[in-house]
Amino acid sequence: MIGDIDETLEPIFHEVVRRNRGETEFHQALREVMSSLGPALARHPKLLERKVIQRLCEPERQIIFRVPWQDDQGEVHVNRGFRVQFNSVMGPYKGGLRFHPRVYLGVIKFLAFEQIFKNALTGFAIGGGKGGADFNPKGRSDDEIMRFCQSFMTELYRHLGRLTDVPAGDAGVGTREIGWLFGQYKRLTNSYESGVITGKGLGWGGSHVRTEATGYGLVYFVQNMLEARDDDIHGKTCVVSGSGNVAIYTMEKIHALGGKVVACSDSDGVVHDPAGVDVELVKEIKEVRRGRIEEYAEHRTGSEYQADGNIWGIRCDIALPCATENELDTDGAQALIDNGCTLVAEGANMPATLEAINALHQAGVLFAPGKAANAGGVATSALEMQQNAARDMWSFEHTEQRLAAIMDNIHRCCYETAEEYGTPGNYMHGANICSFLRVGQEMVALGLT
Ligand code: NDP
Ligand code: 2IT
Repeated sequence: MIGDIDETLEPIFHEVVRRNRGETEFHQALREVMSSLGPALARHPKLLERKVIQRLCEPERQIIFRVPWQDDQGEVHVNRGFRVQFNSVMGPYKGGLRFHPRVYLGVIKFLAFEQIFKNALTGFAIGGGKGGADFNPKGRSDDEIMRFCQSFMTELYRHLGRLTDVPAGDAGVGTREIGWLFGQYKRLTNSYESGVITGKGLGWGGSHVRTEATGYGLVYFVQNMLEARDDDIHGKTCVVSGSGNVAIYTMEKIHALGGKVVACSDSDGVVHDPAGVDVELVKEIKEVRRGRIEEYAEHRTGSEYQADGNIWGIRCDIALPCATENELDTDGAQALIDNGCTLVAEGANMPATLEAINALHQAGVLFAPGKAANAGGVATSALEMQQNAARDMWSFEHTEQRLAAIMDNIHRCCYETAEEYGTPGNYMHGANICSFLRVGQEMVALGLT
């Protein structure tokens, strides 16, 4: 069963849980990876001997810091900042920053842990890290968010470097925040070190396609899954949860390939638009006005908004969770199965619970894990780092072609590894084994660190 851990690994898992109490999201991510690794370790016993798993589960460094800032009324606030530098065997730590009130060490650790394997799948020389703060940007003015970013970077900058640790955005952190973070970094270091952060604006060292990359990459991955079965997206009905960066560009690419997205959401509710979601309207509401998805139904006849609605209850062929962790549980999975959904691919990080993944597998629904399916974002960050190092800027078309080729390679690696290890069609096993072997073998090659 998905989530069951081989008996050689069971004591290691329990020891990691014991040493990291209360970090439930981290435990979940760990269980998901470990449950795939039994067959890989049987073929590569040296990785067990060299205690690669135990070393992989312990971050190289964890930084926790105070972030004081003042609101527009002059009142002082104190938040907590994090950067978990999990593993640098493949290259400098790389991974986003999340600003959200639910952030705590367990969330940042699960994200950083996932990032190690995701980054290895991209084929680029980037290690795994993640950071963020328990700051809630909702309802805050631009000035307040800028002051927060400046205070956050005033501590973080000393831990960064283009060859050391390269952050980017994640939930709650987009190009606007990256600008304020980079501006403060530049001021503190007196150096225009573009390669120290990715997701920058096009006028100041950013890459074409980075904004679109996670969503576009997800749809390329889905297209690959379908092509491997002589099928394609054209004519398929999809639901996409969330309405942030990943969700918006997922919807845009599905429409470009002839599919139809009939629903999206935010943390307050769900919009159902049977005629097909108007992505430009979602962009206007969420990117320009920074409003709520509820406003969509006011502007679009034939659509319906449901506060606290259940997006997984809407009939679809393909479901793409693109909002947040554990948003798709067993009930959601069962509703999708009952309605004839045949493919689920994770745009968000760990949006499906292990129980939901299990239910999908048992029902024969194709499932793609986030570390493979949403790797297009960080892969395009690596392309941004390449352009920064060469002081170059590629065209949109060229960058998008590179992204598509990277997603093809990731798909092939997951697909072929799943077959090689006796679980054909199981992309979760394929992704975990393929990335673990890359990272594990480097850890042995670089000695005991
Ligand atoms: P954004 O902050 O741009 O958007 C997040 C969206 O999800 C918002 O619409 C938010 O709504 C919604 N949301 C949050 N919680 C819920 C919920 N419980 N139910 C329904 N909707 C919810 O973040 P991103 O799009 O960048 O990130 C989304 C996910 O994708 C995260 O898991 C992130 O880690 C992952 N990811 C992001 C990458 C990137 O490059 N940005 C790369 C790879 C993965 P609201 O406005 O109400 O909060
Ligand atoms: O989860 C992720 O892969 C990201 N938030 C993107 C990280 C990056 O460095 O571009």
